[in-house]
Amino acid sequence: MSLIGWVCVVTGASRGIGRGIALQLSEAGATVYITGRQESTLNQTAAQVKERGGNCVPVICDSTKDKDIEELFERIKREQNGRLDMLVNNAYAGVQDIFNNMGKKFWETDPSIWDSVNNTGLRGHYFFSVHAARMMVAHGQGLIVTISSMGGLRYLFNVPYGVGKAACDRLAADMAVELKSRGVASVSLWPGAVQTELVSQLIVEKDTPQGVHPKFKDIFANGESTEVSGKCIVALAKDKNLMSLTGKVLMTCDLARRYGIQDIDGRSVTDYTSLKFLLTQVPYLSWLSAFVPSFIHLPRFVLNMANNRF
Ligand SMILES: *[C@@H]1O[C@H](CO)[C@@H](O)[C@H](O)[C@H]1NC(C)=O
Ligand SMILES: CC(=O)N[C@H]1CO[C@H](CO)[C@@H](O)[C@@H]1O
Repeated sequence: MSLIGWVCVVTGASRGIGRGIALQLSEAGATVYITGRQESTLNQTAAQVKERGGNCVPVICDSTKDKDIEELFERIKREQNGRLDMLVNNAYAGVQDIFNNMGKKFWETDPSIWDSVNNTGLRGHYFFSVHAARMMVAHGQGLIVTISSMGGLRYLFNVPYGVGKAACDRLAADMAVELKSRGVASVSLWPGAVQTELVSQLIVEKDTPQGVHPKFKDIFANGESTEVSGKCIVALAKDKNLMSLTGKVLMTCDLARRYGIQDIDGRSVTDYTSLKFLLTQVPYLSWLSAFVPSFIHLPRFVLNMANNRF
């Protein structure tokens, strides 16, 4: 129980990675405020936390509504005497839209997809971070984790997805520049292919959508559980050298290796930095992957480019 006394916020914790993170943080002893738009699914996460003996506070909060966000932080200030140790920016609204338009080019897709991708999953992160940083800076400590993806580095799914994720990485990095002297860390976290409920429903249990490489399905079918990110964040929060990582893009597979973390079912966390894995993500290059053994890893300099772009 390494996070006893910690006060954390996890946005978009009704399901998926957000729920997995809330479960792990509360299992480590933290008090976790979880946000979501729907009371019923939010309550399900809260019930699961309780079942495991954890402590969480479900708060209905729409990340696109500034008033909701303000009220959440006012409430935390009141209930926790101004203490806030961690914010996890996770809420993301575009998944259904992305899958509905899978395989379409950007000019063939209704451009409103831009807003459904970036309103919650980028603008919302900024607003949450402002409020969280005000509380953290006042106490000279804290950690902000922004959930991003390999889509921040190269093409994945569609144009607005990649632009939004690259912006998340940049958000984490630039906040880190201003927060570093105040004792607050800010990082971006890239999970691997995660078996969320939605992904299982949309990819694993369905025929592969048109225009999508069939390998896609395999990757997600063998993906990491939704709790791996949470395990990584718990370990990261307790890392004595946390400040040396601030501003960086961190990958769950790297953190899993660094801290000796396994998935909840005991599997090791897939190293999705392997070159073969990357190649299978890109349809027009995928023929190449047949010739590349999976033990060949992406040269470090490429990943360092990802880490040190800013
Ligand atoms: C969610 O939980 C709260 C507190 O236990 C309860 O008052 C509320 O009715 C629940 N809502 C739903 C939709 O289950
Ligand atoms: C960067 C950007 O385009 N942000 C927009 C995301 O979507 C919301 C909602 O439509 C807009 O208000 C932002 O300007």
